[in-house]
Amino acid sequence: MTPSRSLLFSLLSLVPLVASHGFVKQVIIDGQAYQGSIPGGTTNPSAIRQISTIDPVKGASNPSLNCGMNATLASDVANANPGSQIQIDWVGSSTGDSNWPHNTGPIMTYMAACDGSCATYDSANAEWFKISELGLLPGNTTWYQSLIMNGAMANVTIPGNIAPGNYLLRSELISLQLAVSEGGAEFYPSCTQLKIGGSQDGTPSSSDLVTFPGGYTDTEAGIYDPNIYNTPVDYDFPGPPVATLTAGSGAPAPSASSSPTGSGASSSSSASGSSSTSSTTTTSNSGASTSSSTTTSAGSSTSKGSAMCMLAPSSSGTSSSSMKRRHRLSHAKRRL
Ligand SMILES: [Cu+2]
Repeated sequence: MTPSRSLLFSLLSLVPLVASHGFVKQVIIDGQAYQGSIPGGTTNPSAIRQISTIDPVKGASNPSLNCGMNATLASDVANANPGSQIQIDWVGSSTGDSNWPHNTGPIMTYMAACDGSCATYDSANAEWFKISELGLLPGNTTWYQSLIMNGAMANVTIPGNIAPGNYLLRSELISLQLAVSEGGAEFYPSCTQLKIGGSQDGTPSSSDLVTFPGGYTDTEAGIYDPNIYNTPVDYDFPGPPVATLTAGSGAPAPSASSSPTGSGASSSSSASGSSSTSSTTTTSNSGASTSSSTTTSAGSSTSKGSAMCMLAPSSSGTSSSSMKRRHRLSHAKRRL
């Protein structure tokens, strides 16, 4: 074999190592696209924190579980509002020219308040709350993640009653094709820096907050799952439940400014009292405020059909026009 041929072969042998993973190429907020940077490539002005490699984060205690592999601060911040529709474009290969390669495992979205602008915020100790989780399609044999593999984007709605401020949005795919072994799960987190406008007042309760790492363990159901291929799959999402945001969010406030006589009687107590269902906590707000709770309000594990909204009207792939129609319908309904 000539030297050049052996060089070619050794280069080719590297390809499979990088071909089967991926990253977030862009995030679309209410129709406006924000491009990311290629992992390990040139750093462009972006609202999406750049990662160093498309390889997965392995291990629940890995510091990169925070915002992806060796994620660095991004220079920009994207504007969004309560109820904003976000599409996260997960793609495959180191250049992003192919579809997301995996079809087994959940899609989850978290947010965390930044201390100051998210463009300068070290999120190592950020306190994350979950706003969405998508697992299995009705029938419990096929995952929503398979739709990403077929070219759809992951959709999520910013909670309709979220208080204004600086937030990170953490979109996470966990790929579980190797999760029959402990430590086999592949974590793919991606963080986008947001500034949320509006004048709502919803905040999560402290019991719904987790750090990353910290929010998961390597042995919990949903991350280590020897039965992941036994259909119908009975899947438990890792991490905290989807948070219900409530006005005032309770206790610690009084020291700041409340009058002694007013303690406890504020409207926040009635709001938090209704936290058993997410939709009822937002009744004082306009109609759009319930949209963020669609993935949790339905009840049974098979009725996550409202999550149909994750089907973006996207280009490639096999998502049928009828599903796209349902996607549009579900949004239309939720805007009423
Ligand atoms: Cu992969």
